[in-house]
Amino acid sequence: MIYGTILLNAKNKRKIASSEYWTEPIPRKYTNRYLSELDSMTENSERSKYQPVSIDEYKFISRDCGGAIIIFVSDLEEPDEDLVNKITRASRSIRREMNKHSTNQVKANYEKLISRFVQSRFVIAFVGRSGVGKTSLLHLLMGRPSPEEYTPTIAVNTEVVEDIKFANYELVIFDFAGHESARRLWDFSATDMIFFLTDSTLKNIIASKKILSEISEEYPEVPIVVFANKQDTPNSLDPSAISTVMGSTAYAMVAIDLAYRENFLKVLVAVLSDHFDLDLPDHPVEQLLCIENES
Ligand SMILES: Nc1nc2c(ncn2[C@@H]2O[C@H](COP(=O)(O)OP(=O)(O)OP(=O)(O)O)[C@@H](O)[C@H]2O)c(=O)[nH]1
Ligand SMILES: [Mg+2]
Repeated sequence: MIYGTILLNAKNKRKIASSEYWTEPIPRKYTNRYLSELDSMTENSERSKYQPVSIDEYKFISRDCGGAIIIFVSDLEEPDEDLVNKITRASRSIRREMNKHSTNQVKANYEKLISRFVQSRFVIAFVGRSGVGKTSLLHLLMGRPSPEEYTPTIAVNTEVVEDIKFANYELVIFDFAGHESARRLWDFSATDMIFFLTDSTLKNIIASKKILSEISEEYPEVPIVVFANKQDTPNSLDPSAISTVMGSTAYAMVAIDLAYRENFLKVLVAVLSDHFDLDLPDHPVEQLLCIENES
């Protein structure tokens, strides 16, 4: 993931603007170390200065853009190719802006300007048997009350969760139809993570377990998070028993109850942080998910 970007004056190396996508600021001492490394690379060959450089747990890459230097700082996992693509496009745009406008204008619009080059999408698929509560969970995530009537999803319902961003990722939800006849449409090759739902009845859990095994066999590289939904219904099994049967931690959920939203968002942050190997900072979940414009 990308932690942040910095725009510096090329001559005096003073900061013009910056953008941050994670709660921990990038230590200036690392940026300084990168800048001196950049100087020595430039002396060796003009070409090598375009290579990413790892310093401690950060990866730095930069481009010149009309009197300024733009730097992207990511974790070590971020693929070089993606970084190169993003910074190349960003530097072209910043160069154009620097030619057209004053530095102060660029500074004022920087965050907005840069965000479209930094942002990536993170696709989460909601999967499980029909009627277990996938579409209801999508409503819960969006902070909307669930419809009273059950309308089975047809094929797949794709939603970009615009108001919720995790670091530089925009969340995209694929809410699949669970009906048996629709399962041939279950394709998780473009999915970053699966949220697998079951309701909390023994019958459903056993049937779900089989489906879960098939998915993990077919997509071993896609992480799966299990939710035990409908915990409010009579005779529902408790999550620890469900976890034992499913062979994976099952998070308790009541998708039709907005009071569970905070809990769901916490699980979301925890699994994403774990996925990106981030230490979970002690900040409110609204801040970690950059939730804005909530009514
Ligand atoms: N009591 C209770 N009912 C729920 C819960 N979650 C969902 N439901 C109800 O279960 C029914 C099915 O919910 P959906 O969210 O549409 O189920 P789905 O998994 O999307 O189903 P398909 O689209 O057919 O695959 C609806 O009537 C919901 O109101 C819950 O946590 N508790
Ligand atoms: Mg549905």
